Amino acid sequence: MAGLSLPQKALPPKYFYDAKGSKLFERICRLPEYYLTRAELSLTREHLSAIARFAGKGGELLEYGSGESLKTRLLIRALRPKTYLPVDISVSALGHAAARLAREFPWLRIVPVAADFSRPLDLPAAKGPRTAYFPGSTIGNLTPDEAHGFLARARTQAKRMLIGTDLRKDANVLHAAYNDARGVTAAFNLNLLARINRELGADFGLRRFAHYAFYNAPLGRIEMHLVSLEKQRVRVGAHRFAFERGESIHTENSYKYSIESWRALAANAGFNTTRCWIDRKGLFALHGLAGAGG
Ligand code: AVJ
Repeated sequence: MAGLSLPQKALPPKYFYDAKGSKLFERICRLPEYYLTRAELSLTREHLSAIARFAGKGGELLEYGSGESLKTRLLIRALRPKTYLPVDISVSALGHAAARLAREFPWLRIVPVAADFSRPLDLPAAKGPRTAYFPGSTIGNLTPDEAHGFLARARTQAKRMLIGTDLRKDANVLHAAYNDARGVTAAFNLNLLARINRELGADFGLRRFAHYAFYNAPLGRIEMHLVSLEKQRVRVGAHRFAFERGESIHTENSYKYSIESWRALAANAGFNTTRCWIDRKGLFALHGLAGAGG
């Protein structure tokens, strides 16, 4: 209600991930235009032993926004952690991933945490050195200010972190990744309205809104919006919201960092970026962060 009452209507992207939205996101990761997942998988495969040496073997692996834990399998094989703590806001995605990993890695202790990592987390006490894993450029959903706050908090939860960030690149490549030909990203964006209809008793007409995504170059971010195709009023529970034709709800930011801009952010939050691995096409980066002096 607060977001829909702003002059620029906005909804936080974490609400994309109900069971349906998590499934749609998994389909996005396999789209030909969505290079992020493949680039991160390939750089992780290529540099796996160096990454494992940095992260430390046999400790605890904490993952923020674990989803289907696709890339994590590589790390689990290489690090052989005693404990894996996946944190995700989607209870269904978390349950499926934990069940699958339990079959695949019977020796691994799995402690799923259903929680919103954008808020302070209550985690079980660490029984060994803990490394945090935050892949997928999920941190790109946060503004640089929010990312700073997140990193500062994460420093108290793990000594070392592996963070995946999408790199700045040709705007056409970025545009295609968020405007795929099959319309899966559009369905993912519009599912937010379907979810509000289902869970909050709203009457958003899904054909009265359109997916819109563009690269905001000065701010270095993709913005996703849902644009009202006509002047209309929408009911959400007991509330009413008016839309002009062409007015949008801002549903997501996806920040792209250059290596330098990322380093500056991490350093401000008290981390030295000690390592950085990039895929062969120069699309995506995985950063190994350690606390200053640590
Ligand atoms: C999961 C936040 C990394 O920003 O690329 C994919 C979500 N949005 N297509 C991203 C997303 C539209 C994704 N993250």
